[in-house]
Amino acid sequence: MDVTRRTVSLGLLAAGLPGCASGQRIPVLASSSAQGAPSRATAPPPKPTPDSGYDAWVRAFRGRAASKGISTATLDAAFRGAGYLPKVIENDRAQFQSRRTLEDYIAIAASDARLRTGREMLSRHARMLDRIEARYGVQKEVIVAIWGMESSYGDRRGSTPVISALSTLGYKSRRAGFFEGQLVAALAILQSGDISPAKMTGSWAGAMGHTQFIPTTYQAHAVDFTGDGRRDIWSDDPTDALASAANYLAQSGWQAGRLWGVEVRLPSGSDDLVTRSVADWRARGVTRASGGAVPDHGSASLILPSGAGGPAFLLFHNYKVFRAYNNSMKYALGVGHLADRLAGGGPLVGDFGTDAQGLTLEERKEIQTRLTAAGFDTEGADGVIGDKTTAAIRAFEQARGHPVTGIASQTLLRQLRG
Ligand SMILES: [Ca+2]
Repeated sequence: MDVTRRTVSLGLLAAGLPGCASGQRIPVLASSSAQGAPSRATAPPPKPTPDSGYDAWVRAFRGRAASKGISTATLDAAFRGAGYLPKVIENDRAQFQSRRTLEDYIAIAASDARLRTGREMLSRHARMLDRIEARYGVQKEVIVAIWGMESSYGDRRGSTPVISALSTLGYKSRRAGFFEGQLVAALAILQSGDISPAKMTGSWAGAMGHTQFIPTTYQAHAVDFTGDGRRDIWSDDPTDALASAANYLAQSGWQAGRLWGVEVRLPSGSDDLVTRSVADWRARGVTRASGGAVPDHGSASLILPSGAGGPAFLLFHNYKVFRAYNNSMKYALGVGHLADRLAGGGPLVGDFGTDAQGLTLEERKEIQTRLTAAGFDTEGADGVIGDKTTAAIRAFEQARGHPVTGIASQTLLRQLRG
């Protein structure tokens, strides 16, 4: 079995589990800055635009919702302030797909700011997290890592009214059927009294609260951990949301006290990509990349996600549970690595080599450091070429009379060293 097949089979397994809507939760990471401290997302909620086609769709939808048990009173309250959101359709058509390399993705997932805030949250919510870990058997660092990945620890819960977003998508998305199902689920949540229509906000795609649950995931896995009778994943208090995430992992088969995977060092020439017992891997000369023996957390599959020469990982059962939560290899490796760092582990040892422009991580950092020193602020030197660094490169190229490319390249590095 080669590594590609392994990944595909895990993906198919995950796709069959409830609540797994691949890509629904990716935008949080993709749109957040890798650099600097997280800033509270205070963007005002988008305003509806009059649209007669939308109005007609809602009238017809109300009949379909009623046949699924949604009351007239719930529908009236839910649609009272709702409307068509053109911006949501723009986002849907933009085909959100992370173009980031795995190296960049992991650098963003476990950025200095995200590690710092994560450690603060582990300390601030220690008692609550201990209780959740005891109840669901999911390590607190894993719960906090998911919180950090999904909403930057509650900082980016989304301010789009969910009923407007999902009805807009039900009316006009290419995946209208999927979103209509989510809309019915959202209405059922309102009908249960867990949240009011005005407070039911989320991402443009209807992912809600601290852990960015879509409505059907909420229905399947959300819990009332505070005991006030409401499953509240939206409010400032993250207790219910974090318990719900732990419950989701537990119901997806999380094995208590076990790792998701471990970075390893391979004996030279090893390219044997199969599932084996850890004893077998040890016998073949595979060691922990940070030193010592590979810990035994069950049988493990070897992957080399960046190819031979890049970091290698042995993946245990809990890796598949991350894929059930969000069916993306980058997400699973990113959240797992963040959890490891929050639990005291070090950075990855393996070398990702050069990027598409032939630059190493150290060279990308040098570019950022030199740009900033030259007066073109990249707001940090993490080696991730994002919007700020691209803007700084363009400004530098323009100021020096070079062709304006905005690309971090060996040519740019020479110009900066010049
Ligand atoms: Ca509650």
